[in-house]
Amino acid sequence: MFDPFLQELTSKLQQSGGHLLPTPEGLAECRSLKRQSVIRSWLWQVPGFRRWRVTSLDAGDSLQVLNSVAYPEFSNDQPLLGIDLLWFGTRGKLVAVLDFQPLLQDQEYLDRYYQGLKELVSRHPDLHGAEAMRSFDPHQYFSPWLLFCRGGAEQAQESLPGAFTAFLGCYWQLSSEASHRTSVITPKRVQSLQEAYDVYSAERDPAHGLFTSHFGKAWSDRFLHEFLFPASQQPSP
Ligand code: BLA
Repeated sequence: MFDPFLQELTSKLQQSGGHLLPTPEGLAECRSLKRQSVIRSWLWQVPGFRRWRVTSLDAGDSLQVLNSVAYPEFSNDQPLLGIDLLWFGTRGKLVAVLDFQPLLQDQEYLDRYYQGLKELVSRHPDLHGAEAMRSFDPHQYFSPWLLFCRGGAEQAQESLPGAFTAFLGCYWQLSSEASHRTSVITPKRVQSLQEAYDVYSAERDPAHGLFTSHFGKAWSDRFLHEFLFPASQQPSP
C-alpha cells in the first residue's frame, strides 16, 4: 500500500545527498513466519540532520506500515518530521499521521515554523479530523496542524498521495531555509528536547504490543530502544 510513498521518500533523501548507514546488528530486517510479516528499516545520514530513520512493515492484508522520524542537527531548532501511516487491509482501515513534531508549544515557535503546514492542512481538511489520541498527549510533540485521520480506502487512495507529496515538500522547504535562520532555542536545549522526545515516545508508542506479537519481546525491546528511540536507552551502569 505505501510502497510509492517509501519510494518517494527514499528518492528525496538521495537527492538531498543522503546515504545509508548500517543499522544495529539484527535490526535491519526481521521476519515472522507465524504472522507472515516482514519489517525493514533504514538509517540515513542526511546533510543538516543528525538522524533520519525509516521503517516499513508488510504483514499483507492484515497490516501495512510506513514510519519515519527525522531529527535535525542540534544547531537547528526546527520540528522533527514524523510520519506514521497504517493500512489495515482486511478491514479497509487507514490510520494516517503526518506532523512537524514541535520541540515547544509556545506561540512564537509555532508562528516561526508552521505557516506551510497550516496552509497544507487547509487544503486537506479530510485528513485533519478531530481525532482523539488514546495513548499520546496531543500537546506534547504534536502540532495543532497535524494531519491525523482514521479513515478508509477513499482517504488512502484519493487524498493521502497528494497530501504526502505536499507534506514532504513543505518539510524540505523548511529544512532548506535552515542556513538563513537563527535558532532561538540553544543547541543544548534542542538536544535535551529531542532526547526527551525519544524517552516520551518509547513510553507511549502504541506499536510495541504489535511488534511483540509479530517478532517477540526480546527483538521488539531492542528495536524500540536501539533503533526507534535510541535516547530512551538506560545509560549502562
Ligand atoms: C498510532 N501507530 C499507532 C498505532 C500503531 C502504530 C499500531 C495504533 C493504531 C490506532 O491508534 O488505531 C504503529 N508506530 C507504529 C509503528 C511504528 C510506530 C509500526 O512507531 C514503528 C515502526 N507515531 C509515530 C510517529 C508519529 C506517530 C513518528 O511513530 C507522528 C507522526 C503518531 N501513531 C501516531 C499517533 C497515533 C498512532 C498520533 C494515534 C495514537 C493515539 O490515539 O494516541
